[in-house]
Amino acid sequence: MAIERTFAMLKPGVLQRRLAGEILTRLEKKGFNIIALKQEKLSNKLAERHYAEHKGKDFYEPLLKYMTSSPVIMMILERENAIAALRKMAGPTDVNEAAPGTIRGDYGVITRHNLIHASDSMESAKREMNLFFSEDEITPFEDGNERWY
Ligand code: FUP
Repeated sequence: MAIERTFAMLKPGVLQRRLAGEILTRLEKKGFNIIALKQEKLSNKLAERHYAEHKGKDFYEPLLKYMTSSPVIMMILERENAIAALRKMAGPTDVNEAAPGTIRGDYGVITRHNLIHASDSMESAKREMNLFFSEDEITPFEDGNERWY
């Protein structure tokens, strides 16, 4: 399988609930290289662009309000099969459907606050990486662990 990059965002509730370290640890342990990372309070404009596909849906406005309410952590993760692997670790959107062992399944209580965003395709990964990061914020690295996974 190919080495891929994907975009992930730890939503406002993660820092508020002191879960950032725990979730980052899970990602690192599953072999994702964190090649870009930053913390930011999202502007309304950026949140709107990120969730443009949901404009007009009943959950859109409350979602924007939540996503801009407090800082998020954004990152680019690199790994073999990164996009599908991260979606699987995140679990389904609906926290009541998310199985224990997934991030949303282990920590999620209500769907709007489902802790993590993970790109759902190569196309959205590229779009989201470009939306939130510039090329000079990305620092790829190799730690030699690939041969032990
Ligand atoms: P996902 O790709 O799993 O992040 O899911 P979506 O793009 O469908 O939804 C984006 C976010 O909108 C979810 F993470 C939470 C929120 N949402 C709701 O609040 N209610 C819904 O019924 C669906 C999504």
